[in-house]
Amino acid sequence: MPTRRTVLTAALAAAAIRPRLSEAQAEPGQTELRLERTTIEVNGKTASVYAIRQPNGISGIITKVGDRFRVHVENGIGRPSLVHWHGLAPPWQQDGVPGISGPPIPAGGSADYDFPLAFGGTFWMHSHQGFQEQLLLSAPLIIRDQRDRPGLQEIVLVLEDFSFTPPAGIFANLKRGSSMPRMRSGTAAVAGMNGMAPAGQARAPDLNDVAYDAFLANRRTLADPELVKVEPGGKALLRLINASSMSSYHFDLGRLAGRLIAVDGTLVRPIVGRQFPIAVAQRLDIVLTIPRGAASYPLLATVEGERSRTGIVLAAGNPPIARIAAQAASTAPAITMELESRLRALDPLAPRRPDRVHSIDLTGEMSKYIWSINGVVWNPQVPPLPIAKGERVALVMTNSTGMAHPMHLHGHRFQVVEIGGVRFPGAVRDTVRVPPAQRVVVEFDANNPGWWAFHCHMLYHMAAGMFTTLRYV
Ligand SMILES: [Cu+2]
Repeated sequence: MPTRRTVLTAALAAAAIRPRLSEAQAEPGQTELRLERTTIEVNGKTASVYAIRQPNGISGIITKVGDRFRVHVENGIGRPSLVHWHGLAPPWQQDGVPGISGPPIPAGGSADYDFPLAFGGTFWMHSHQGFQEQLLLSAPLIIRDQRDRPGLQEIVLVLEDFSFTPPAGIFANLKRGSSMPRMRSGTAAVAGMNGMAPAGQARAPDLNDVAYDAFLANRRTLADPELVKVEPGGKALLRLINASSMSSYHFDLGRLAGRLIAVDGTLVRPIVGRQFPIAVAQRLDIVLTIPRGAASYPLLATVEGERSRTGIVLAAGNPPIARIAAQAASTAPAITMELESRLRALDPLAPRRPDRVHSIDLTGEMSKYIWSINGVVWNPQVPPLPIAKGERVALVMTNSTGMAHPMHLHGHRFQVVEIGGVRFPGAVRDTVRVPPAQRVVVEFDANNPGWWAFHCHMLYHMAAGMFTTLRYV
C-alpha cells in the first residue's frame, strides 16, 4: 500500500516541466527572455554582470492582468540557471527554485512557462541559482491593471547593491568572520550610528554585513544617474523595486509629495509621505504629483545604517541638473516597523481563525555566519512544514538573532496581522521584514498546492541556511 509520502511525491511529480537541453525558438504569443552576460560601468570601471532581456533589449516583462504568462527563457550565461517570478502565484513547478520547483535550465538550454495572471502589480524576476542574483541576474516584472490610468506616466526604479568582489568570495569572507575591506561592526558609519567613536570599537547593531562598492539605481550610480523626463503639473506612478541582495533603504522623494498605494504589488489604503523604507525584495508603488514649472527632483535611496545612496533624477521642463553626492550628509538610521504597522490592506483576507499555526524561530550565529530556521540549517533532508489545502495558516515568526530578516513566501500572498503583540489588518504582501528580537505574524490561505520555498531574502543568509519549505497537495 502506498504511503502518504509516496502518494504526495507522485502527485507533485505528475505535472513537472522539464527544461530542454538545447535552445528552441519562442513560439508565436510567447515572450522571449534571454539570460545574458553584459557589462556596466561602476565607479569608472567596467563590470561583467548578468541581465534578463527580451530580444528588443527591454529588461524583464511588462504585461497586463488577465493575460497568460507565456514566456520562453533561453539560458545564455554559460552555466545552469533558473529564474523565480517573485510575488506571482504560478503552478509550483514553474516557480523557478532549483531543487524544489525542478532542475535548473542547463547552459544553452531553454524552458517554457504558461500560467494565468490573476492579479496585477509590481513584481520582479531573479535567478534563484547560487549567487547569480548578486551578479544582477534580475529584472522588473510589471503586471498592469486598473491602477495604471491612461496617461499616467510609469517610472520603474530598480535598486541593486554591487561589489567587485565575486559573490563566492563575499560569502567565504562572511564565513571566515571578517576580512572584507570594510567589514562591519567597526565601520565609521556604523560606529557613528551608535553615537560612538572611534571606528573599530563600537559593537554595532548588525545592520549590514557586506560592504558594497556601489549601490545602483537602474544599474547606474549617482555619478551618472538616469534622467527621467516628467510633465510639469502631471502625475506619475513610480514602481520601486528593491532587487538588492542584502541592502535595505530609506527612500526619499525630496520635495515631491507621494502617495503610497501598493506594497509588493498589492493595494493598501493610500499613505501620503515623502520618505518610505524598503527592505530587500520588497516593492512600493508611489503616485507622484509633479508641481508646475521647470525643476529637477532627485529620488534618492540611502542604505540603512550608512551614508551611501543611489537614485535617479526626474526632470520637469528643462531644469539645470545639479550633481548629487553619493554620500548623504548623515548616516541613515535603522529601518523600523513604523510604516509596516500603519499599512492596511485594501482587500484583506476574509476574517477566519487559523486552522494551523507554525512557529518560525529565526535563528543563527553571526560569529560563524550560520543562519537557520527553528535551529535547523537548510538541507534537502529537512522535512517540509506540513499544511493542508484549504487551511488558513499562521506563521508566527520570532527573530532571536541580531539582524533583521526579510522573510519571503513563494506562491502565496500573506497578510501581516500582528507586530510586537499588536493585532491589526495589515498589508497583503509577499515579503515582510522581521526586526531583531521582534515577533511578526502573517496569515495566508493554502490555495496553491505544491512544494514552496519560504526563506530569508538576504542572499547570503539564505545561502547559509535560513531557508525551509512547505508542501501540500
Ligand atoms: Cu536574513
